[in-house]
Amino acid sequence: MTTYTHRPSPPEDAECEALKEAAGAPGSKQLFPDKRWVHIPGLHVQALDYLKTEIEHIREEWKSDEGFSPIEHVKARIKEPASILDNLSRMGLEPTAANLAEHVHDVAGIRIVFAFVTDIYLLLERIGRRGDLRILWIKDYIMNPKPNGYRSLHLLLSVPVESGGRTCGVRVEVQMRTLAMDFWASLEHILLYKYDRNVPEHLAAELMSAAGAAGELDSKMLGLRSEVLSLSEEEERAARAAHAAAGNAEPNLHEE
Ligand code: 0O2
Repeated sequence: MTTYTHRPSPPEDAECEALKEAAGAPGSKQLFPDKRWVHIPGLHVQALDYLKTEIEHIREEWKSDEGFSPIEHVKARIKEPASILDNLSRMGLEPTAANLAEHVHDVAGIRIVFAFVTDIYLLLERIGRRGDLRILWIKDYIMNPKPNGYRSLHLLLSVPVESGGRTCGVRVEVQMRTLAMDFWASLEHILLYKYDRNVPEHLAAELMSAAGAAGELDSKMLGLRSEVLSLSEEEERAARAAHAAAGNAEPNLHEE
């Protein structure tokens, strides 16, 4: 079952207006007249930049607190027009800028990939403690995988962006998953497109079984997490001892 913390708040005017301008020609009702953005939505790009920088800070902080950063990589994107039109059509909605602004929540998206599943929830906790980022909803497909086997934690965040002398909240969908979940989702995404969302039954069964294997891999890897952490502590102690023996000041232990 999907867990919702809040209903999404309606898009603030600034975000809504920016989306309408970026997706349609002035005075025209047509969405994406040339099958692409009229111009890339600037507020969403700013929101992604802000979030990427904040995640980088958290990553650095984590590295200095724990000795290792559990974040493997971060990828940000503005949603492709074709994907937006596909989403609206699947929701049975007219392709209008108003529907885009109201019903498509992942125009700005960021994916954070981790080595270990526990760290996804630790980052969620860190995000929840911040005053600048507001969590609008959480969909936990890790605790409650989708019927096809898809696992990931989805968050909808309201990210502060300066626009016209005031701060407005811009929605960004954050997907957090492990390397194993990411591998599975990438392959499944390719198959979905290849078969126009009607994956043949035998392949769907294979995917379910692969999702189970990815889940088992994540559980096995969790056992190694404590080893990685204790190794970092040991390395740190050894580095301090070596440095002290050499008569030097505090070593910089956290450089890449
Ligand atoms: P792209 O190219 O990433 O833009 P909902 O199911 O509607 O209640 P959800 O799952 O949060 O809520 O929303 P949605 O719109 O279905 O999915 C948002 C994004 O999550 C998708 O974007 C995918 O990136 C990812 N996703 C969700 N479900 C699946 C899945 O079953 N398999 C895979 N591989 N990815 C999924 P888009 O629109 O697909 O494309």
